[in-house]
Amino acid sequence: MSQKADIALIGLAVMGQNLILNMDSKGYVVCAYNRTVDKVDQFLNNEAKGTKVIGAKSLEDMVNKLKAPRKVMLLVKAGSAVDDFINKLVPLLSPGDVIIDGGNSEYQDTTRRSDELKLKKILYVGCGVSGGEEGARHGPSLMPGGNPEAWPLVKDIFQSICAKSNNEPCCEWVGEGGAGHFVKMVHNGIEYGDMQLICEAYHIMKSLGLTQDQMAEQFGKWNTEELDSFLIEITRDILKYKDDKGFLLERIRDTAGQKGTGKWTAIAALEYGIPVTLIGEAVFSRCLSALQSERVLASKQLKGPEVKPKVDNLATYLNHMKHALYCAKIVSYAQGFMLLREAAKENKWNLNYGGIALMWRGGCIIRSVFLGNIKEAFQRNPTLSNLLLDDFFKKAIESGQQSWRQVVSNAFLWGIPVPAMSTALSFYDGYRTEKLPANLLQAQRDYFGAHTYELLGQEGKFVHTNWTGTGGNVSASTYLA
Ligand code: 2AM
Repeated sequence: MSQKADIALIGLAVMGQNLILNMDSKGYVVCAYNRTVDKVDQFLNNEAKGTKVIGAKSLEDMVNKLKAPRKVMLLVKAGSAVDDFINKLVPLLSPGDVIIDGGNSEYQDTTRRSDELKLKKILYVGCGVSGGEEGARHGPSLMPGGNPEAWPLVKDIFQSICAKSNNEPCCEWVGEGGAGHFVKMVHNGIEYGDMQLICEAYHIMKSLGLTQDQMAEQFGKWNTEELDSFLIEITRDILKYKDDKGFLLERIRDTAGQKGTGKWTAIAALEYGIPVTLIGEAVFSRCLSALQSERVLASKQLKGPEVKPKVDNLATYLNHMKHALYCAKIVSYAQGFMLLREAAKENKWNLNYGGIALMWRGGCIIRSVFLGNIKEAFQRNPTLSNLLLDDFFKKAIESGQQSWRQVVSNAFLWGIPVPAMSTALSFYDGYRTEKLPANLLQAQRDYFGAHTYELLGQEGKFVHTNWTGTGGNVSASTYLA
């Protein structure tokens, strides 16, 4: 009898192919399948030549080539393609078999699929996969969630193919239903935020007249300190890159696209009522960048400050900028973890926050030394309510905040947009403010809409006032509670 495969993988685009080759290199026999079946042979005769990978000509053929309990991983376009494959697979599978979706699916879809398949006794896993092509091939960050009964069946494969950080796998069980895809979505949102912060630093540096070589040198230096991360490293390389026409970066159009996961994070933040302001600004910044022709027109008509960006001591200022980036980044991650906490509460996920930081520590786009610090913060205190309250991060902001304030206020005075750096600072100041002006807001709402308000020391009692009164009389308050 011919050899049976340990796992099947459907979807032979770049991510799928690289994950198959990764699994193969770890000793697993993988059966490859694709909607356009020709691609199976193409793959076997090219990228997978000389490996143990086997191919399938149909879903039936694929299912027959699998060891029980069968494991089928989908790496197809998120949306209806996933549902289509699930519907075709279910009649071919047996109770206890596992379907894994490794695409960028919306977490509510994953929750729905997991619930539906549970009724059919198929174990469903929605797994966030991050790290791009390179990660998929040599070690991605994997964030699996769904039916917990599936975890012991896929754990060995996942933890052997994933990235490692200090020998620890960047893959742990996240939680039920769509928890894995939710965590992946927040990861992508945080990625948007990190990228936007770096772009703002680049914008300020450029406005100060630094050359690309000087900027590259600066990012290179930061990459050896607390900002040490993949995104800082690639920024250094991008700034250095030259072709025969000169620096390539200068010739790239200043409009950014997006696939949607940052937007989903911002939408989730609004839905859960958590102020994830930095990711929101990062998404809006991409939207503003996309309005390029409008901006070009406006740039000819709308005046900003006359003053030219200038600093007395460049080295000192670049150090201020490092602190500004670092402090804003702390706020961004604190906001991301606030969103995770709220979603966990609502969805009854038992999230392991230190474990999530570890999953993001290696393999994925936001990998950084910083995530090791976050992991340690949750290790020190697993019930930590907010990252900003951890001693390590408290101290980092204490020592960096004057620099951060300096950079944000300079940017405002110079007319350089810093939406992410500045919203983080506003959040920080709001979060640490005992008494916000929302008392006035309550009064305004009551004035125009009789929405009632609560009095200090009498929480839960709602009061309405006739603020204008009639005939000059001051109205009495009415207790509605
Ligand atoms: P294809 O090669 O047949 O186009 C990334 O696009 C992967 O998702 C590819 O393997 C692609 O298959 C698959 N895919 C995209 N849309 C699909 C659909 N509606 N049904 C099945 N597979 C799909």
